[in-house]
Amino acid sequence: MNAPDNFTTLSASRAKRLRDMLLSQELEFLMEAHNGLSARIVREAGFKGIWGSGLAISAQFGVRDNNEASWTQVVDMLEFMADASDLPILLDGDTGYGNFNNMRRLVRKLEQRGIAGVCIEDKQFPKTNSFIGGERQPLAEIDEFCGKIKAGKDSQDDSDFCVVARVEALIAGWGMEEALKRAEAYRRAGADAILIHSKLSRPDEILAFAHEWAGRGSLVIVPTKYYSTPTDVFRKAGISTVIWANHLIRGAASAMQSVAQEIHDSETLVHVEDRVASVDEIFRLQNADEYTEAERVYLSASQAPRAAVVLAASRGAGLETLTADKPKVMLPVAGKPLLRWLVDGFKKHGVNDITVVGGYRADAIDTAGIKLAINERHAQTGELASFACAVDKLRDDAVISYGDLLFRSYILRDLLDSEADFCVVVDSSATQAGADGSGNEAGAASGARDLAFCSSPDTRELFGQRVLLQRVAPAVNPIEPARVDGQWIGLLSVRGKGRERLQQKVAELRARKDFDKLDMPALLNALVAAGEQIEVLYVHGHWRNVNDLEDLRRAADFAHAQTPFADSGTGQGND
Ligand code: SPV
Ligand code: MG
Repeated sequence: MNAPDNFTTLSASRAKRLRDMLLSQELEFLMEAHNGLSARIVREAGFKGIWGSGLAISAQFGVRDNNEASWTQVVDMLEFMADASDLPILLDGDTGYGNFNNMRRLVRKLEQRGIAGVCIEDKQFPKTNSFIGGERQPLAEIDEFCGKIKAGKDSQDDSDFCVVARVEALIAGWGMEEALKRAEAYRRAGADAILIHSKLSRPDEILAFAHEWAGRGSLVIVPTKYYSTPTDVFRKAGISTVIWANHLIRGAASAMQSVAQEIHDSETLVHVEDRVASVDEIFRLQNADEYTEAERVYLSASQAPRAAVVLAASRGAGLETLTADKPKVMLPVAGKPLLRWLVDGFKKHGVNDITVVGGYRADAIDTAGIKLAINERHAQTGELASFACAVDKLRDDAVISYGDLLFRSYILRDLLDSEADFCVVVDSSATQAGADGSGNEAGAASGARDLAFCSSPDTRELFGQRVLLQRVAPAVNPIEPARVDGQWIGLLSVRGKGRERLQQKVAELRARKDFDKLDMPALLNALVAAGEQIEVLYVHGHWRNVNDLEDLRRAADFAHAQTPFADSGTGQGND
């Protein structure tokens, strides 16, 4: 079972990893994130740590970087970020949101939420972003700020939690000497690193500061304004950590502006679709697959979401007279198309995600409540190629069905209840060549297809006995007719990991030269040959398929018998 965030848990705590970064001899980088999604993106890009930027977090809330968002709102957002990414997060904690006492509570709350450290700046609450009239902003008293650093350090539970002290003297125009004096005081007060900030477009004052500082402790910089400086310059100056402080919120803003404008102006999505992340990519970033996996573990089989794939590409070989303008599945049976009977049957059991694979006259398929996939090459290909058009999209447990089936409701219910990775419905009343258990007598016109050979016959006595499918054959071998255990009626369920292995098997078969000719039994046989256990659910009649006009007439009788107030006495033993 995956952890909810699907990441390997790194052995060192986040606080320890942040501390290691600050102390490392290598130049390290923290990347800005402002919500769960961006935190995940930072992690996937390969960064080792996150800067919880005050500017970016307030901007994504749509408010100013003036402590307009409350500190608890910031901490709530950090919790989403920590859940979405296992990276250490250094919070840009502004001024500590108040005095020493607010700082103490902040540190405790940050530790409780798995945040690795906090950076506080020596300004006064409420602050303004350093790039907005920085020189007009009052600085904190050195002693008061040192008390705040001490209060933070004394409040941390985990000795690795980091407090970074940010010196704003250069921003406020108080000069290099003041900056150095403050940095030294903050270091002595217990700060784990000093962030020295500058708003110049060249790195000169940062480099001068680093030179004078002479490695007394770790130095952190934010080169937003002096961005054109080659990173090696920072390396050579002995900087510990560079913060790329706001580039994801800015990247997101320009992408959103451009997409919104384009859609507004063009009144269509067609120009943006290929330029934006796919919906599937968003699902991936949300770790949607883990949810599906968890459903399989925690929901009962009957609650788990199910999809269905209905194979409906054929015209119907014995039904040409009726199918000039529609595929077989759209032939009316007792007042509604065959396909509707199936779809209604699925929906009745909560199977709502139904993909119908059409081919011949797919345009005539009633798409209400279903998704339509199209096998464009239906004229040259078989069932498996049609199934292949839908199989890759399956994300849930699924039932695969021939499109020309009618069955009593309990058959689907029992199939959905099966916990097996693979389960097929086999009609054990069809055991002779020429019989098809849909109630046709032996030797009836439609003939048998999909004869099933199983690990044991249906004794109808050993309730709960596990029977496995061994093979499905198109016709009985006259030499061993007695071995037929029934007929696969065209219903298969796949669950959990079975779905992935089914998708993989279809992909393998796709590479075969004769892929176009393969039918669904070929897939079942290939799964068995690969060692898969396909459980058998035996039934005794109670279903119909439609291959010719006679089947169609019988199907109508069968369907009538399934509707309320119908006369069920159709005289057909197995129905
Ligand atoms: C932030 O990212 O909010 C910072 C860095 O404080 S800066 O905006 O450069 O001041
Ligand atoms: Mg900030």
